[in-house]
Amino acid sequence: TAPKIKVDLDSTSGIAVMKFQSPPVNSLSLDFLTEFAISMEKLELDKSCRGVILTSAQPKVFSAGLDIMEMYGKSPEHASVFWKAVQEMWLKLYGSNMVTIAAINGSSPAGGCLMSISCDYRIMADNPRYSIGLNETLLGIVAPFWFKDTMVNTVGHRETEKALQLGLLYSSPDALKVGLVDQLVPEESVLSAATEAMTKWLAIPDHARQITKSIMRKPTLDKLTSNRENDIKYFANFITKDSIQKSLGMYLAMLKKRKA
Ligand code: CO8
Repeated sequence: TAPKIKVDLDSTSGIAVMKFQSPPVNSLSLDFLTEFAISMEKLELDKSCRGVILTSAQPKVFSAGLDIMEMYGKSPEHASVFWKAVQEMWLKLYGSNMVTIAAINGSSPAGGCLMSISCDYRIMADNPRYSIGLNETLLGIVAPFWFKDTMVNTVGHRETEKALQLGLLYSSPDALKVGLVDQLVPEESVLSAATEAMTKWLAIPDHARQITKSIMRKPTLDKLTSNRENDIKYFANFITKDSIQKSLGMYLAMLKKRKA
C-alpha cells in the first residue's frame, strides 16, 4: 500500500517536512498512526534532523482526526490496539526533542487538533471555512484527560472548559484570538511561513531548548506514561458500549447526509 505520510528531510537546514497524504481526509487510522510513529522515531534518531513541519497534501483538510471506522463496530481487542497507537502518536509528538511546527492548511478537528496542539508552534491558513478544535462531545464521546491537558497547556483552563464541553470548532480567526494557533497566513504561504518560523526556533541552542521543553511538558507526559494500561482499558470499555456506538453511528450518518 502507498505510504500515508511523505517525509522529506533537508539535511542542510535540518528541517524535515512530514506531508500527510491519506485521502480523502487524512483520518488517523491504525496504519496512519503506525507510520507516523515510525517516521517520528527515525527523524528523532537522525542527527541531521532538528525540526519537523507537519502539513497536509490533501485539499481543505489537515486531518479529520481519529478514523471513526477504527472505533465503530470493532472488538475491544481492536480498540485496545488502536488506542495504544493513538497514545504512541501523542507521546512521540508531544515529547519530541525536535522543534515541531504544525502547518495547518485545512480543517483540523479532534485528533487533528490534538496533533496540532502537540507541536511547539502552529501556523494556520487564513480561511474562515477551516476549523480546529476538540469537538469530541459532538460525537457523544469524551476527550481523554491527556487531550484535555494538552489543550489546557495551550489555551488555558477557562477556554478549555468551554471548548471541550461545547465541542467548539473554532474558525481560523477565532482560533488565533484564543491562542489555539499562533499565526494566520494566506493559504499558499502556510509552508513557507512554517519554514521561516522554524529557522527562528532552530537559532536557539538545541540542548537549552530541549531541556526547557521537557521542563514544560514532562509532568503532562508522565501522567499518561504512568497510566497507559488503565487508559487503554478505559477506552476499550467506553468505546464498545452500546450507547456510545449508537452515538458514533448517528454522527457517521450525519456526516454522510451533510454530504448528500
Ligand atoms: N473518520 C473516518 N472517516 C471520516 C472522518 C473520520 N474522522 N472524517 C471524514 N470521514 C469520511 C466521510 O465520512 C466521507 O466518507 P464518504 O466519502 O464515504 O462519504 C469522507 O471521509 C470525506 O468526508 P467529507 O465529505 O465530510 O469531507 P469534507 O471535505 O466536506 O469535510 C471534514 C472534511 C471537515 C474533516 C469533515 O469530514 C468532518 O468534519 N469529519 C469529521 C471529523 C471529526 O469529527 N472527527 C472526530 C474523530 S474523533 C477523534 O479524533 C478523537 C476521539 C477521542 C476518543 C475518546 C473516547 C474515549
